[in-house]
Amino acid sequence: MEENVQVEFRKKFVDAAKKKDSRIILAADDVGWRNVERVVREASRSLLAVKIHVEHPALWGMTHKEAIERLKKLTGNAFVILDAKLADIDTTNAFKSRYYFEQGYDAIICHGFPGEKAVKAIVDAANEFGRGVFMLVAMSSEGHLFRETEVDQLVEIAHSTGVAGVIAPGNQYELTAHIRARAGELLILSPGIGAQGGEIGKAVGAGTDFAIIGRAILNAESPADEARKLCEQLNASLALRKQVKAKGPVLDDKLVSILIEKEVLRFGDFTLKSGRKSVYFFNTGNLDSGKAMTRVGAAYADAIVANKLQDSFDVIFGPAYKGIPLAACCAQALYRKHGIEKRFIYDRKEAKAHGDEKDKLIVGNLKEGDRVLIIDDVITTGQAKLDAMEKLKALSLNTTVTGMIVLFNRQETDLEGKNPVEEFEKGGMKIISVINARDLFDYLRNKEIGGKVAVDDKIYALFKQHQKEYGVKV
Ligand code: O7M
Repeated sequence: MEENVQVEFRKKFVDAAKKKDSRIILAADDVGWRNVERVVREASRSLLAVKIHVEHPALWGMTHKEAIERLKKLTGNAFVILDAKLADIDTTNAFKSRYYFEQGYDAIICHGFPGEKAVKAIVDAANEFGRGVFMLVAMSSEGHLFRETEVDQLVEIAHSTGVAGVIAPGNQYELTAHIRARAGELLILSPGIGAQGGEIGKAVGAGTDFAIIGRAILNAESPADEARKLCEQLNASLALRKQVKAKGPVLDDKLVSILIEKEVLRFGDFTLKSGRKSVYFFNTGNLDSGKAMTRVGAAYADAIVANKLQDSFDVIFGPAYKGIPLAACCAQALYRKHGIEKRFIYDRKEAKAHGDEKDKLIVGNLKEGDRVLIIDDVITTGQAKLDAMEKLKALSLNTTVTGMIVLFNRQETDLEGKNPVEEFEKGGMKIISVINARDLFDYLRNKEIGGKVAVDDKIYALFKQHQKEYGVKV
């Protein structure tokens, strides 16, 4: 039951937002209570929550309990969130958060950088009191030090400690979109809108679910009008996001741009490895620069983490030739971005004449009993993956292939008309594709990238025709 407290808090927060039709959290950052009281009273209809800092009650000449009581009275029982930005070791975080929850705060905001144990101490206290925890994963301030690598680790901590939500900037859309792609069910609360330059529409497009707004409302001529306007804008942007989401998947636009720019995706008359004809070809051999491979390595690594696959394998196997650089880049990105260290291996197409049996066929440190993740560029019929599995089996090292990851799934049947992904999954393997053919073509249809449209209606129709003939049922 206790573990569900944060999930329940999240639900309570979302339900209250629906009921009040507001996702605005006022940052009541005024040292004078008189102004705060006036603004909160006037804007109360549009406020889901009020966020204050630890110093505010004292500045207003009150105790924490009095401040909470007054804010709740003025707002008709809105949430009162303490922006404690707790960032200490577990024992200190535990006593501080217990003290604040005893005062009556509905939720506390903490930092994630002290690590999982420190955050868990706050979540444990919150669970005891039936309250919420929001954790910062990036900041809106200029010159902050939250890079994607750190942010990824912080989001992991948010997941593993089970906080209700995270704080991510509403004025740095790329970073927040990066966080949204990894946040799953976690709510995203964003400061930085208004006074710090963030725009609601763009923030929501990136992934913001709730806006933390201070000066734009506090200093407005009419706080009530300003709060109402911001609240309406936020609701409209969220509705639009829902519509867009219903229309199709969100692909990593930078990755797709590279695929187009590098002509990884090409159109014409091609014959695939299986002998099947195709109107298009996906060739990762064209990913021939550091920038391209960095982005692709990151895409594989992120997909592994997003699908929680990291604990299911010991070594990444990139079958020759195309799988070799992919395995190296993926292992590197897993370590650099997510702090996950995995070995990688690859095979030789022509066996070496000397060395023991393993060295003749495999480069790298494949160990007895290893759980293997096969990495490859594309899956069509799955035959190349079966060949790779055979090669491993022939070494008699008692290894198991637990999963496969590909950059691109052509979403086609195998030569017996079956879905190869389903066939592998029947064998207990997990198959992940970073991009599915149908999603990519839907995304690219009539979209201009780098000054030209790669998939116009004619190419799209050819793709659809190809899918009709060879596509799997979804
Ligand atoms: O809208 P503003 O800029 O007047 O106020 C923003 C509030 O959000 C203010 O209370 C800040 O302390 C807080 N904040 C940020 O501005 N940037 C951050 O990255 C994080 C926070 C925050 O709320 O952290 C919980």
